[in-house]
Amino acid sequence: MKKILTLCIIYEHPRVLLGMKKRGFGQGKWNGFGGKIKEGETIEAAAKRELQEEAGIEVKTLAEAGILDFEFEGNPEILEVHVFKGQDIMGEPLESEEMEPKWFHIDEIPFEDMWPDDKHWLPLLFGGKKFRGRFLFGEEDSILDMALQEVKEL
Ligand code: 8WW
Repeated sequence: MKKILTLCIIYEHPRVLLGMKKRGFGQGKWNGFGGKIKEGETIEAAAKRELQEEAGIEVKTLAEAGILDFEFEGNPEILEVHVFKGQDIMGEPLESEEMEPKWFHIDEIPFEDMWPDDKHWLPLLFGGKKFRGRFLFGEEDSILDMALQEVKEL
């Protein structure tokens, strides 16, 4: 069982836009903006829609940076997360019911309050690399197993 999701990191060197997830899955963690794909929607269109809904912004530049499979021990569902890097935003990030947006300096990313996989792949995204990965999580979102590689094409 696979579920496709989007995740968009806005990176305008040297600043990175993250949002504090206020409710639901991943509540209390800083993350990019994203969510589910709707019927008839492309993955990229879904990524743009979620940026608008969760942060009130549009992007001029959006590129797929990676694909990550997340599995949780004891749960047969695999989350296939399509990670995008966005830049040249239009509008001011606004708080939504889902997210409280905040800019971070690239050297001050709050990895301790993020999903533990992010410290592994975010540097690849910042470096303009493309990547594929798989992470298996156990109790309290600990990483039990992982594989991550840089790829030429997704
Ligand atoms: N950065 N899960 C994707 C999502 C999931 C469910 C609903 C959006 C993770 C990051 N994000 C997520 S979930 C984001 C909407 C992660 C496990 N590691 N790292």
